[in-house]
Amino acid sequence: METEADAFYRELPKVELHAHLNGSISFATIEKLIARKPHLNIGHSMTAIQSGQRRTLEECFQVFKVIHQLVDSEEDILMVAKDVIKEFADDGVKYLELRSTPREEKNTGLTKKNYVETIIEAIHQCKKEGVDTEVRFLVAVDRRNGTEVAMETVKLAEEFMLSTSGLVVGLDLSGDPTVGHGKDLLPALEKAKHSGLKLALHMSEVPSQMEESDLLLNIPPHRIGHGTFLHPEMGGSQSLVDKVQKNNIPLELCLTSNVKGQTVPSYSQHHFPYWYQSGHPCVICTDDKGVFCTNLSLEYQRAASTFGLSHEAMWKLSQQAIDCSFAPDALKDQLKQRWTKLRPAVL
Ligand code: 6MZ
Repeated sequence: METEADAFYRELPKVELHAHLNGSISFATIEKLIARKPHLNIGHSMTAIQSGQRRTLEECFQVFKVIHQLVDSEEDILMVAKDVIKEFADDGVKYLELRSTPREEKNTGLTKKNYVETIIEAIHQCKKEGVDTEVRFLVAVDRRNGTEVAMETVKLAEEFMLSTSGLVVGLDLSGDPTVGHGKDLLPALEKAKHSGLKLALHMSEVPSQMEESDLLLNIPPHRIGHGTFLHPEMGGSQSLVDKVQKNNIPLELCLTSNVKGQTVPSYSQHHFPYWYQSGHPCVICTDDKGVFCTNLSLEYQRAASTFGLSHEAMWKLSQQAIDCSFAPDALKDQLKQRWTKLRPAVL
């Protein structure tokens, strides 16, 4: 971590709704993974984008490939998931929705089912150890893998939704936005929604995804990841904005990720205020706290300082994020009570 957020943002109770497991691995955990696999000759500069550095989105996706080499067994996944959950908890995150793409690895015999089971096990272990955050899981579909894999992944997510008594709450669509097309994934996404999984879909992360976004918005999903190029000022259209607003679909916004991945030229040009100022539900998230060297407190602080928002406004944002989560109503009520108790004295 390069800098630390002010105490106010660290202590603010927060909800994290957009965190990819393998993008969220901290420096300390990467060190442990490198020590387990020295023969891979992976250095830390290959797994993280430091302060002041930028990468193209394409280069970011190369970084994930490197990290995937380091995380290829049940043992690795258990360690990584537990460390990531604890780090979010240490950063004041009281409710966390983690997402990850199930992978099979021939070398270690890892199956996609083991992959998800291991993450569920990590969530259980953290709970037993008293880690102070509620964790839910979204199974991720990597768009590059096409129709069949998407359908298999949805079936896996459905099984786990039923067998984990609600720990698996939804489905994510992610991966390199320049690869594949949403129309091929539509049947799988619709099936997932029909079976009760909530949908959090990456949408318009790069320009030229307008037609796809229009298609995906017709489902409609329960949340949108990024949505950078949805609105007219970014080359999107009013009709896309209307669909998002009509269905009141919250946006998961990840400032540092977008700036470091160069889909947004600078913090001040981020699309956060476009939506926020119209009162649309916006949730500040990290995306990949390890790769982009950030944490949720820093993201809140960055949004406040860039757009001149008060502590009170940031408090409201963190509180409103509860309603954008995929938690069941009873848990949302519990979280709201916690927020009331944890309201910072300075407000
Ligand atoms: C789209 C992203 C992403 O699933 O192995 N991922 N997809 N846009 C982004 N913006 C930067 N950041 C991460 O975590 C890594 C995977 O999450 C997705 C990609 O599919 C990446 O391979 P898991 O835990």
